[in-house]
Amino acid sequence: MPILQAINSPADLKRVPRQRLPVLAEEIREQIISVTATNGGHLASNLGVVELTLALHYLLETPMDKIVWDTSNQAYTHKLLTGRREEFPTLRQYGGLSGFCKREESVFDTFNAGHAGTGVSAAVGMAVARDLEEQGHKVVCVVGDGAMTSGMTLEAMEHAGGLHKDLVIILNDNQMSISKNVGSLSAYLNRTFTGEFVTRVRAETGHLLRSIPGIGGQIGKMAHRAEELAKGLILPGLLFEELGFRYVGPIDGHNFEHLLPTLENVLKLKGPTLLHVITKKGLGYEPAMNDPVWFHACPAFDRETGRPVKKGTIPSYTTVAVKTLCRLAREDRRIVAITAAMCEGTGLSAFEKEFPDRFHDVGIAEQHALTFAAGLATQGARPVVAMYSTFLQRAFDQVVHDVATQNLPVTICVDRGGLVAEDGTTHHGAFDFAYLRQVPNMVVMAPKDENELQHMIRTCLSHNGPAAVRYSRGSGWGVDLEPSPTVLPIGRGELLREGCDVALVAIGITVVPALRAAERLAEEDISVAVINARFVKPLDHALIGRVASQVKCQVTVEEGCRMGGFGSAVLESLSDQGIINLPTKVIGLPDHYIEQGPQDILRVQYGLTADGIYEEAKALLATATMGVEEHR
Ligand SMILES: Cc1ncc(C[n+]2csc(CCOP(=O)(O)OP(=O)(O)O)c2C)c(N)n1
Repeated sequence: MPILQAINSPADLKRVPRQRLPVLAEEIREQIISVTATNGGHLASNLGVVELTLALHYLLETPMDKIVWDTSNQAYTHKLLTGRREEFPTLRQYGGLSGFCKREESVFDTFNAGHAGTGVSAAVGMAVARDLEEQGHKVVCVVGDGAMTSGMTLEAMEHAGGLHKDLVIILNDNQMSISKNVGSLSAYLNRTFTGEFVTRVRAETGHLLRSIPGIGGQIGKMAHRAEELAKGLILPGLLFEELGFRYVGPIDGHNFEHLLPTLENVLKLKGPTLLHVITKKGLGYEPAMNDPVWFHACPAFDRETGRPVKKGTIPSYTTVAVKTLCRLAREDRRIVAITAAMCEGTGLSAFEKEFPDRFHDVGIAEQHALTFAAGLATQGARPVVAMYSTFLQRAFDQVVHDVATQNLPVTICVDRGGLVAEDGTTHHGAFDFAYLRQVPNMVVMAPKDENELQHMIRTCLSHNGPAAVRYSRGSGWGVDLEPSPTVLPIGRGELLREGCDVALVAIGITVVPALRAAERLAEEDISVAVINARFVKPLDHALIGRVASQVKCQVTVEEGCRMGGFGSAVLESLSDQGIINLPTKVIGLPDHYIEQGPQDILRVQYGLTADGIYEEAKALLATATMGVEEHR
């Protein structure tokens, strides 16, 4: 019987003899590969931490001892070992296990995550709370070399180093963020194990001096110091030690002979310790080892070939956005593109290929990305930051304080706006309309289809101030793309249908379903006006006001949070115009975190489909006309 079959908790794991752990690791790899082949997921990162996770649960007393997984995209082995083995095939599915850590899911999940760089902060908080309560458990945080470059991690390291709490940070160094890790810290880490010089100093000096009888111990210490000095030139130890951490490593993160004794010792140490572990993304599955970037977060794939099962033919919004950007950049040398560690996801890899000198991957540093863009803009450049909506949340203050306050011409391509599917709660782009529209000087737009997206990219770049264009994850509607992108008038919507019963006022991805709903309503002799608002800010007050004064009720539709979003903007506008008694239904995302699931299922659930809009409009019209009749 497979060993994994008998493991329902870390207590079961502890009964496995040490020499059997490599076999168990292979069984776990098999399970992870087969489930991600069907469901998609963060395959490469997870295959890289199988041994490390086994070693941690083997030695720690979880859940009393706390393991914090930074980002938590690498927690599949942890899930398999902590009572979720049977549910594991539901990973990332609607109603199934989350692809990330969730406290609601298990007591072994100590902190919810999905965004990178939060782990060390959370772990420091847990260590401080432990000491306040005079408890003695261990706190361990596993953080990737990509997340180590994020501002939050560095802030937390600095704090932790000064606090001197017992805390172990495990730097899981696979030299990769999603793509190749970038920046000087990453280069610094990289030199650790490629530094032949250090290896030589270690081996030769230490061995030679320690072998001299009588003085070996003393001189051994001196040799160690000399080695430390040499390390200072090229090893990361010094950097972490200066931050207040004891540095241990680097060690091979796939070798239990190294992992178990080192971890055993490290867990006994007092004060903040950083254990540097070297791992390989995708280990055990050749296609993932060969292409860890694609397998970082892959859709369902064929196990034999490693190729995706489904391949769409309609271009995604992302592809259209970047194609347009490249096209405009050929004519305008001022355009500079910026990503925060999402080169592939945002499609900017195509831009990098064509304009390597005008492309910047700043690492997992969203805040820096925005202020860097602001700096560029002060000098006449036309920076474009392409960022997922959910990650832009982290740079809200930079939008407010650095970009918008100076009215700088920074374009923000807000990718993955709205529902993003399997990544779930932490990744839905639910809040962007609401948080961007409140910022003075911001222009915020969302296209009804991919053709309009190309016009909007051009519109942003020709606007002399900050502008955001927000688009969805996935393919467009398959509409024809006009030969060249044009500049749209800022703050002007588009009236797609005239009508006098109901107005459907929609934005972005909801415009097409609103049109389809209108067609169905029209078949029932209901006269429907449809507005494609195009701009969340500035709103087309005149168009919205005029249509509102001609209908009996209106429905606003957005794939974003209702609170403070597009529908709120419409209501504020009508109130300002003195139109205060028009029955209105605001369709959008409710005031709770949205679960994971395919976009089509979630859209049905939240009434964002043609059917959903049709039902709401019909019901609202019925009550609105009933109200009028009663009033008469
Ligand atoms: C704030 C934030 N920005 C971007 C991302 C997207 N993202 C998910 S994992 C990842 C790379 C993480 O690299 P690393 O920390 O080295 O972990 P690995 O997956 O390589 O183990 C990135 C950029 C994110 N989750 N959070």
